[in-house]
Amino acid sequence: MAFPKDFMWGGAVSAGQYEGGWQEDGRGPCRMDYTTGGTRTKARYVTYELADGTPMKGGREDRLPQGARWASLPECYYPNQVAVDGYHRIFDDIELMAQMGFTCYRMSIGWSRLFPTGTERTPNREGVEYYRRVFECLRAHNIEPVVTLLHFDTPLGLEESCGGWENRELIDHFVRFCTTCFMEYKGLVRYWLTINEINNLLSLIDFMGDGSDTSYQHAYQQLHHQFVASAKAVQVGHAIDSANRIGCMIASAATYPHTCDPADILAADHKRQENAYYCGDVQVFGRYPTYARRLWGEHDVELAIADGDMDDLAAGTVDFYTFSYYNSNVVTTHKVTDTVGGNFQVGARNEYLTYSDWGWAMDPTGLQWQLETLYDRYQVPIMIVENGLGAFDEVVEEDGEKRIHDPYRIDYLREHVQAMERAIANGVDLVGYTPWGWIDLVSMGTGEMRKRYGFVYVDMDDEGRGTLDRYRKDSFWWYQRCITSNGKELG
Ligand code: P53
Repeated sequence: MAFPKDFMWGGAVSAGQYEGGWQEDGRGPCRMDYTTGGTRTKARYVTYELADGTPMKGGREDRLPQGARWASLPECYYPNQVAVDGYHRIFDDIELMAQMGFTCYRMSIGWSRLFPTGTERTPNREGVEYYRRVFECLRAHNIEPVVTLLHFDTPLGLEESCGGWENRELIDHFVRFCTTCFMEYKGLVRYWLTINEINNLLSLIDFMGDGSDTSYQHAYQQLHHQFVASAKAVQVGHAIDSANRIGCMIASAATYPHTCDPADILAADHKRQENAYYCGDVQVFGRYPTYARRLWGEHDVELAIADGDMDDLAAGTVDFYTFSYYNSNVVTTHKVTDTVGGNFQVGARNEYLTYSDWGWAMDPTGLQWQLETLYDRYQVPIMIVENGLGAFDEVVEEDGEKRIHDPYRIDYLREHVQAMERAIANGVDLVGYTPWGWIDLVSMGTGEMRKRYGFVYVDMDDEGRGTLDRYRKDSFWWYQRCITSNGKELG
């Protein structure tokens, strides 16, 4: 009863983590192609060569020194270059989606497949036609594409020629890319998300940054350019086809106070403003929120805002709100000894929750809380475009078949679907659900294959060994029942 008749059930991937084919059909490189694999405790890094050919390793977000060039080193493995070969296998993978009963599919368009260095005036036709075939195939299977325009894969050429999102010129390059997509895929794609987890620019400072005022200055300035770029894209998308529905995409780990000390309540609230509301408010309401002044002030940030930017923000508000949800975090002003650590989860341990193998707090009630508070704040349709459990899977041979028994994943998903059901019953306009990594793919955080999310297992390991063959896990059949019963049969 809870799920509306036309509720959109599907799954999600991103181009850079799924496709591979990194040098195929004129595609240009992006940073993750030169990023190595890591683990929960060992960071990924980037590789390059100095002008004299000396091989070098650098931090994931480092800029290259003068004269250096990006390079794959023979002793390193780069999981995103091949990923799970979705570039070649997408049409077979669509058959698997159709078998599960998907009514939508969240994917992203690789910007550098269309604009190899980002600065071209006209797109690479092979890239354009490739995605057209994908969308046509999805439509033929009655699967509605939900398309992210930017999912962590800004063309490397734009870092080299303009220095990346720090530079306002990125706005025009991005809008040209989006305009091409809206024109080319008019009638094929109706649901668009502009920039994946746009708020990561800020929240990852907690995990990867040095917390300096300079890092905040960079993050807020890059974000301003992304807000304007996104808002211009929304305007163009609506002008090209009034049927387009264009959303934002915000990473939404729930943030709780550790105690009822009022100082903790306030600290948790301020964290939530910084990590989630700041971006959602700009993209849904079309203006910077009141507390922006406090956030900028805390780090002496001077935002460069050009004439017309505020008008663009106001004119380019999104039609719906989408978010990723995996876990929750605890914030406190007190000293704690019982902490969690590594792989994007920090702070105090929550004694009421259990943690995944990668240390992420599993918290379905947190999803209900997110849905209810976010909908109350924004009053636009909501879609959960990422959710799921990254876990170790084991393949067993039974009756000559390969099987993957993953009751832990089914339990995680069931509890989150039940949380969605409660939120809908409480009035939330939730319109769709696309669990992350419906097919195993390369982890963004650690670069691992063994951190698996899929309903479908891919035979590939962390050194690039494997057939890339696909196998249905037990969760595949569970999700099929969930979809065909419209969320009623969750057993
Ligand atoms: P993995 C943290 C850092 C970077 C991306 O994460 C993240 C997160 C978690 O919120 O977000 C998304 O692969 C992202 C996906 C990613 C997924 O979370 O580190 O949009 O690209 O794969 C899961 O386990």
